[in-house]
Amino acid sequence: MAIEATLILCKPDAVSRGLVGEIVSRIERRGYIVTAMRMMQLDGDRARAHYAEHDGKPFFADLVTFITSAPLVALAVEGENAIDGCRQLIGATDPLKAAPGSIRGDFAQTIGRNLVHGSDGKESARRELAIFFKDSDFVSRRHDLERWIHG
Ligand code: DAT
Ligand code: MG
Repeated sequence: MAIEATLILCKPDAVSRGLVGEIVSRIERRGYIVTAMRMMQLDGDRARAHYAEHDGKPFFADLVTFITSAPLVALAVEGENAIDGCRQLIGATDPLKAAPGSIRGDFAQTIGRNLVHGSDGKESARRELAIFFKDSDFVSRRHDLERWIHG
């Protein structure tokens, strides 16, 4: 088994539009397990750290302004290959290219308001989870995980 943990953010547009339940529901129905969850408003330092790979790109300032503009909901999500699985649920970065049936393909119109973040690899997941959660924020849901994976 390749149980992975990934960081999911329901971004400020998702909170504002009342789509947090829809997003969490899709993640849970897929069988992934929420092991930490937190509503918060990001400060600039944390936002810049989270999006450090995009520092210097033309959209960076707008991205930081947007992600700090209002509360978001951060989740740690675990499951078999959860990193790629959640990326698949979320859909392509540009909602126009996101498949219908994906979160962005069903609910988003523009790249700047694409509702959800999901870590894109093991290293970024580790790094990003540490920005949003401390060790004591996580619960163990080993039995739930095993039930989903083995039936
Ligand atoms: P993803 O969120 O799918 O991992 P990413 O890491 O390439 O995409 O970019 C992070 C966020 O930055 C993305 O969700 C929305 C914003 N973004 C990316 N490319 C952009 C662009 N060309 N114009 C405006 N915003 C952009
Ligand atoms: Mg990304």
